Amino acid sequence: MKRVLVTGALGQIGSELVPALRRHYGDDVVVASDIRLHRPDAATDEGHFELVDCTRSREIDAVVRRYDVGTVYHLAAVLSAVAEERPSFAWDVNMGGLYRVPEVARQHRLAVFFPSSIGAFGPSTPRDQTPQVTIQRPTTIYGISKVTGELLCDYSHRRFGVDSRGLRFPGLISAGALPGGGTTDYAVEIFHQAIRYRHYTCFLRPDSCLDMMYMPDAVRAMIELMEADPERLLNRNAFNVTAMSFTPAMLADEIRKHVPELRVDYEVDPVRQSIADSWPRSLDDSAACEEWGWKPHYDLESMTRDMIEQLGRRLHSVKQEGSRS
Ligand code: NAD
Ligand code: AKB
Repeated sequence: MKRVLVTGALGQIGSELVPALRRHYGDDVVVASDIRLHRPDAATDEGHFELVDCTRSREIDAVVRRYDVGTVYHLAAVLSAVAEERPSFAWDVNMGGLYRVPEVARQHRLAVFFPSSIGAFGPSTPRDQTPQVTIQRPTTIYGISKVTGELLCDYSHRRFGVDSRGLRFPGLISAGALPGGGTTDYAVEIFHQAIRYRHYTCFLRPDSCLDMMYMPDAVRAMIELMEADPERLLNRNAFNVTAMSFTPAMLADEIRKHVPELRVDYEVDPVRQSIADSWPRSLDDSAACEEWGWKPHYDLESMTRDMIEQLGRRLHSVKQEGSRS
């Protein structure tokens, strides 16, 4: 089997996608890569790892040749909140990678996975049950890069036959690596703070409703989409996928079923709040359901229970190791 390359593999998604791909296809098949050095504690420790800057065609090309790569999951990007702080940097990374990865894919006939986002929508998009095909006029530099990515991947498919496929992810919640500077990060941070300190200060208003998904569903969606029968795909870049919608207040109430003492304060960050106010509250994922059988497994209740269990176990083992040393 040809190998699978993951760019941006040390981030929130890559830290869970790489081990899942290795379980699915075998350790030797997966090549993790990032612009920064491998963390010694990372789950991506087992197997191949390469330093690759996704904005440099030569570096991507060299790894593709060295490992006989057949598929790229192109995750490397700067997320929404950091991108608003550093628009020029975000443009260089997000757009630089987005042009070069499909171009290398064209030369080597690779399949490409591209993660778009609810950030590809804007204030003029219908916010509830956002349709698969609708107005996309995002007001953030992150969103502009995501819409461009969707269009470039569709272009490379139509013009050159590149097998490019993508998902519009909602905010992703995970117990592994911390999120990398997005607007939906509060939904991960609150779990860590609830377990450690029983207190969280949230940067979004308590009534900010956003579309969300638990990472095990997101990882499964990526692999299922890339394995789907191409004949059935009418859409490609990118499919709406969804699992749940909630506000910070609803999430806090759900966590209190496990951590009753949790106290949440609100100190609203105007930049991240205005981004959240321009994003969908819920997505219509019927095209994904019909074309490749998408179905989420986790809702707010089961995701919260699993997050508390996972993080509780981790904290317990860190404490045990601390007391041994
Ligand atoms: P992250 O910020 O956690 O990780 C991004 C990784 O990219 C980091 O490890 C970083 O070191 C790496 N990187 C940055 N610049 C690079 C470069 N020039 N070359 C190679 N690597 C570079 O992001 P994530 O949450 O894992 O997201 C991955 C992708 O999924 C992004 O495209 C993001 O827009 C998209 N996405 C994420 C979410 C979410 O909630 N996490 C939701 C929707 C879409
Ligand atoms: C962000 O908040 O930037 C990401 C996303 C939804 O794209 N989590």
